[in-house]
Amino acid sequence: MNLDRATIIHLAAHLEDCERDARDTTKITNEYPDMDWDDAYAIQDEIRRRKVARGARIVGFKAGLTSHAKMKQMGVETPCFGFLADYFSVPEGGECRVSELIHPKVEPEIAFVTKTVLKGPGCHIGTVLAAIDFVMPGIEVIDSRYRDFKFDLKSVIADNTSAVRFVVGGRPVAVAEVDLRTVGVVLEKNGEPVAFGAGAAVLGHPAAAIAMLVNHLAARGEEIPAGSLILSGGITEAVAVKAGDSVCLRVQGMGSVGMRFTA
Ligand code: OOG
Ligand code: MG
Repeated sequence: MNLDRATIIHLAAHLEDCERDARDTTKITNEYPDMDWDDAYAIQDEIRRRKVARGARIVGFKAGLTSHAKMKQMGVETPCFGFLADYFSVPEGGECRVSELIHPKVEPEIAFVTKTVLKGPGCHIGTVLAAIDFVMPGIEVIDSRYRDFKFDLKSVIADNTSAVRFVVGGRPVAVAEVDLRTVGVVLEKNGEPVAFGAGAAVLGHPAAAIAMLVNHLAARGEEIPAGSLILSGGITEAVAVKAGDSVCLRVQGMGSVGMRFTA
């Protein structure tokens, strides 16, 4: 760690204030170029601690930058991990208010729900599949607190990997019922298909992203409790949305899920 505790707390408060006030900022590594990976996750942990202290519940975790499309779009080469708070959840078919956000984008994802605890080290696809209750379509809304979504990996980790809202739903399916590598996804915006892909875009198999997340958490002394929601990462590039848009994600054999964006 290169940053002291006071700086970690200051940066966490700064990023969380940007989320609350829906205003952007420059990436924090501009000012703190010596920030390392532990500092970045320590800032994210402090944001999580602040939310929990205010009464938020942590409902799950997310992996991000797990597909080449996303890595290329954002100019990074390694996945990153974040947490999901209760108030991020938008009901199926519900509305997401863009006035609460800075510059939202949507991503088609496969969402996993755990039936048993998932812990590493040594977690692999098999461990993940054995611990999963069901999978379902999920749309993640990301909203980087950094101006124009311009960041490096450390800055985006500190910013809880741009997490802000999500919707899950459709038809929950047991993992044995579906080949998560070949499962097809279609993201529609205002009735037009705008992004397409297959599960294998995420590290060859979306469960591989969950295994990486679990091993990452294990290295930090954490595990994923039963009944958690996990977003495995955008399968395609993220698509910008504005007030008036509606989005729908169709996943082969898993129905569809959608949400509307209002002012
Ligand atoms: C970082 C978050 C990426 C995903 O699914 O790849 C992410 C970003 O692109 O702002 O959630
Ligand atoms: Mg995502």
